[in-house]
Amino acid sequence: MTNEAERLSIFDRPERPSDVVLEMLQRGQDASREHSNERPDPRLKVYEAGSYTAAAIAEANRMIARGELVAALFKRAIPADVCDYATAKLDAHADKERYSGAPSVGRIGKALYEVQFSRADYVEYFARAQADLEVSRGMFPPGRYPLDELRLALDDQWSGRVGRLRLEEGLCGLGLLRFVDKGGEILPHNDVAAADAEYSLIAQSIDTQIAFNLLIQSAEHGGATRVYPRRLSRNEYDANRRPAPEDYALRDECLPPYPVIIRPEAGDIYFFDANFPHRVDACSGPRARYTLSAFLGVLRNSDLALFS
Ligand SMILES: O=C(O)CCC(=O)C(=O)O
Ligand SMILES: [Fe+2]
Repeated sequence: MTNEAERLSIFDRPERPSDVVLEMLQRGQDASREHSNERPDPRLKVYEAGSYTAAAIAEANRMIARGELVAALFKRAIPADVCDYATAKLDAHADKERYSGAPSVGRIGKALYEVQFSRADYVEYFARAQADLEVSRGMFPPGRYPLDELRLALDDQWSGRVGRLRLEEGLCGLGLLRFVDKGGEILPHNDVAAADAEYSLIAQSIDTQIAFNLLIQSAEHGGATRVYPRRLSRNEYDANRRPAPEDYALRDECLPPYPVIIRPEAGDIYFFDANFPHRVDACSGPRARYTLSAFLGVLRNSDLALFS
């Protein structure tokens, strides 16, 4: 008998490196250059301020889903007054939780990632999902929740259906507020809902998982996001985990060279293929790095399911 979850596993898919990446590697070009005006990395598409339109958002995400782009960065997608509002709310919010294994990374809201740990986490995730979304929405001015705007934009422009991800147990949350402070960093990892929610058949039908991040406030120093464009199989991932308690993360040695480097500023929104290992550089200085993060699951039938 075929094991349905196994048959659907996204890890069996062949790698789909973009032509651009292949071409660059073949030409032996130095792809490690950081995104800059002189030498932009063609695997990172940088949109100017004012380009955060429904059509451009859909285009960027279609390209990422097709493997034609590793990441897309929309400069000043969200106005400064909206970020300032959210920053003040976040500064005042006492109820920040830390991840076990990553004490300098905090968050408001529970991530689907956590359902793998226990049955209690699984039940709690779905029980909290709606309330968590409302807390995240409440951090922004009324009617200005960036993930509501994203959902609407994609609903207008995506070829298939767009909505919140609904697994067998119920609707998923949408929007985690993350903060990194005190020299903290996010170690290299990937985000694969099919592995996190391995008992959910619906989660297995997510073909590409695209990360959405809004940088609400930058740290004084550090905090760039690096994406290493290569898919690791689940076995490869497990074989390269760091020792506990950082075992969510990969050892540096297994990462391919030439990451795509995203250097967001406050108000910028960026998307990248979260199946690729990625990390956030160490942050320092008195200001915490605040982000709003979520995922766009591109389903096998091309529908889009949003979650966090
Ligand atoms: O904060 C970032 O830039 C990346 C966070 C992250 O790991 C993710 O969105 O999956
Ligand atoms: Fe991630």
